[in-house]
Amino acid sequence: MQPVTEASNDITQNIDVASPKEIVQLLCSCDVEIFDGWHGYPNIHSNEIIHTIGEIATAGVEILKDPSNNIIVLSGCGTSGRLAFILCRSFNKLLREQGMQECYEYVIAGGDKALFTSQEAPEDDPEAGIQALKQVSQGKRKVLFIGITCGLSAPFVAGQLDYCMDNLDKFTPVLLGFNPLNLARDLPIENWNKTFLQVTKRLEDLCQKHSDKCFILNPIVGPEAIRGSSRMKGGSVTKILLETIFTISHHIRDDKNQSLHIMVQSLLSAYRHVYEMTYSYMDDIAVMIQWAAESLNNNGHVYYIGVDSLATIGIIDASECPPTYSSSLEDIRGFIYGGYTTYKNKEGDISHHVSNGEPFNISINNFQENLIDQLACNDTVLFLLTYQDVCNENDSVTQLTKSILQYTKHIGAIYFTEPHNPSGNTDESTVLSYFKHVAMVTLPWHRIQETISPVFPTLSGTKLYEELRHFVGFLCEISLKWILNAISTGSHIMKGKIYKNLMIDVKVSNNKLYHRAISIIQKFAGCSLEEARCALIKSIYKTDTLTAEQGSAAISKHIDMATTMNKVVPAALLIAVRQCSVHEAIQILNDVKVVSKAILMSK
Ligand code: S6P
Repeated sequence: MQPVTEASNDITQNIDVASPKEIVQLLCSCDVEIFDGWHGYPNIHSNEIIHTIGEIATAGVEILKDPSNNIIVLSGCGTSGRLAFILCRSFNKLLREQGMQECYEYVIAGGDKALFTSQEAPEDDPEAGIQALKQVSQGKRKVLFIGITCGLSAPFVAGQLDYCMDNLDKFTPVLLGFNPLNLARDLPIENWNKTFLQVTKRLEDLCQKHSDKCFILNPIVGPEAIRGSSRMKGGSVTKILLETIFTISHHIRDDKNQSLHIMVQSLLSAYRHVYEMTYSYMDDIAVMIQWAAESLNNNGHVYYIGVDSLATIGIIDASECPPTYSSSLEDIRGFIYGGYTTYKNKEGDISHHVSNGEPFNISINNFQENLIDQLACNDTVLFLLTYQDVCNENDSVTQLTKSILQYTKHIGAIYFTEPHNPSGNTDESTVLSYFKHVAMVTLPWHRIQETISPVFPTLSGTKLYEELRHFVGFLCEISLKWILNAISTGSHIMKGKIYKNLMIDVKVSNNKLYHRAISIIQKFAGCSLEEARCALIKSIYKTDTLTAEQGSAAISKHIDMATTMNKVVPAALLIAVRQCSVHEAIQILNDVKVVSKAILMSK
């Protein structure tokens, strides 16, 4: 059986021919599975999952008692690592505000470069994972380690979990992912002696022996809207669960009498209110998908501009488009006021240390100095702002908006009003009047307050709001994540990148993607696994007759070759469907630019 995270979602089978508004409706129906679950598997509201969330939060409390000697490490690859970064950034800020030492550390496969561009190869390296964990935990007494891998598949995380299990006196390992445990990846990992499934089984056994020393958290949220695109539901549920866990850890530090079960339920319900509220802005989101699609279809660009944490969500959404849609690094980009100083990644400003610096130039100054003069009417610019941001950056946002308007009319804002007091003020309406379209998003604070107030019986009104300001920030971020995921997904669908609900032109840049590519070819060509594998390898080596060496080379060799190549999978698919030569397949793809059309014509 296929892992749930790699399966095709029945809901989105026709998303490739949907209108912008229908795309948002389909994404909404798909995202509700985060809360309602899928096919009767345990979901985020199941008792055992709520219990485990409470246990991990309690383990967090132990770490927070001595933040100078203990740390919480969040680690993952790709989107999972980027979310690890955002979460650490937020909780360290909370610690600073509470006058405590920062003790959250993120690890992302491939280092900070992977925050902005895809670095898929390090995902396959368990030893690199172990080394990164050793480095970050050196000299620490206790470590709560959260290994995030939506597909229960990343070797980088497998290595780290295994290392934690060898050192249980220091490490409390947690595996976070969204497949049933028996569907953890059971394929050999090159240069290692275990599969992910074996690591999972070892952890499962240890959890039974030491129920307070190791944890597995794996609610099932159903397949992704675009097959395998775990940046979407996988990323959202990662954010929801870890924010819930550590918000609770911070709040029960002093009050042990709290009912963990009620706390977890209440915070999770708040996210559901925000999910419902977000998709009620369907018409606004559809307008922005339409703009972004027009830009991408006319060789234009989409730029997200934001302040602080909303900008980080924008930069992350942009960084995921090249690996997901094989789009160019310039197509969708994100910028942040204050650049790296505000971004607060570990390695600081890395824009000068990398060969193609463009995606690493994230500062708004860079946008103003290098891009603004090149803007054209086919570009879309979206500002990502909260009420607070507009108060703090009023003048510069106004100036920038006026300058952009000289070049393009596609200038919009996703604006989060002050939920506690959403009536607005003059500054706000002046700034917003420059945008051609504003999605005025108001969190349902009253509903949220009703849901969470039993957890904080001594607080109400403004006091409750102030106490939970960081949590309100998380709610704005998840709402924005849903909106931007819809815009970037929807615009690429309208560019013809998707066939049914599948990204055919997937880059073969790591082991997971290699196997996904073979499964795509097998499914659409209706051929055997071996025929699909041969077609892929022929496409990678651009040959109709494979040598013995090519046919039997290690998967990592194929990946090395394929990583820098374009349209490897579409060509392989045509080879398998038409039984044609590599040359002919490439010729067809050159003639018919949109991959899905080329495939349809061949069927
Ligand atoms: C998925 C994204 C990828 C994944 C990465 C880690 O949309 O493009 O970068 O996040 O492959 O996956 P996982 O299953 O280990 O969280």
